Amino acid sequence: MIKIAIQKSGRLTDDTIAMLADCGIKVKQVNSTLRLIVQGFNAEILFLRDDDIPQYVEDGIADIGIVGENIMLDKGKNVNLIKRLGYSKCRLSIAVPKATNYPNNNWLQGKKIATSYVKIVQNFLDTQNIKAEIHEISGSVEIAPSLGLADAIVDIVSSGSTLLSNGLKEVAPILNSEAVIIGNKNLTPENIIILTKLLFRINAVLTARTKKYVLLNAPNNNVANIVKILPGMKSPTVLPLATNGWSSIHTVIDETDFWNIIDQLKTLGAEGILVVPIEKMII
Ligand code: PRT
Ligand code: ZN
Repeated sequence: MIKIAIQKSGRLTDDTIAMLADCGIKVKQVNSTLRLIVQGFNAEILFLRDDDIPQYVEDGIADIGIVGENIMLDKGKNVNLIKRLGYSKCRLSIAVPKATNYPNNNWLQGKKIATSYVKIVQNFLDTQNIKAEIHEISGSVEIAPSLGLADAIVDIVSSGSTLLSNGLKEVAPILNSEAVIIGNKNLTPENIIILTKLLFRINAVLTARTKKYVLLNAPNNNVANIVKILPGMKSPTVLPLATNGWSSIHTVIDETDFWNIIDQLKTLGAEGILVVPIEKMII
């Protein structure tokens, strides 16, 4: 049985549980649940604080875990990065008071920086040959400059509204982060097989999320031109309609590609265009 550590309650929890559900792994979390045996898949879920997950995975208490890449890097534990999952995207950035003139990162020389991510910030300063003082703060980092505790902060930024409402501006991103699967370095052969199954399902789910199934009707004389501009997975399916002189074209494309070609499709006489979500995609 593979033990999977996920965040008990926080920004990663809902998306992680939703992704596992799409993979056929139903995780019914009630408030006090700390561990749960999954029905129908050979796994046990451990609910933990995200900060503790890398240590549990290194120690093999959990075989794999789902955390933000920022946490994985900051904890610096001896674990494998197995897969990037594409959700909980954010960046770790340097921010300073709005009125500060910040020409480049050298401005940080000799300054005080407040952060919860000491290891990442120290690595960053080392690579840039900057000597600065790091103040470790576990929460509400963004108020440190106004309290006179620091000249700059390094914190997670998503929309940027927290910085704005605290009179700060983002001056340099130092890391892009997303949810990742980390794994113990000595998985048993049995757990490697279970992990491979899980990754197969996750790939099917994640691939499907960026793709759409598109169906449209087109006059036969324009089918060849429409097929030419549809960036399909393979050749699109073309089927005759009951109405003479018309065909139905089916294909799978990236949602962004679809928006880029919609006007051309209409110019070529495409009608009755349907864009349908895909649940799983195995390629
Ligand atoms: O209780 P536990 O220790 O498990 O959770 P936590 O409170 O330490 O972490 P949590 O749940 O806040 O975040 C978990 C992970 O989500 C982080 O490690 C990141 O990988 C990811 N993530 C994605 C974020 C954000 N977006 C985010 N916006 N983590 C934190 N924030 C915070 C940030 O710290 C700042 O206070 O949101 C604020 C900035 O957001 P904007 O939108 O105002 O820029
Ligand atoms: Zn945490």
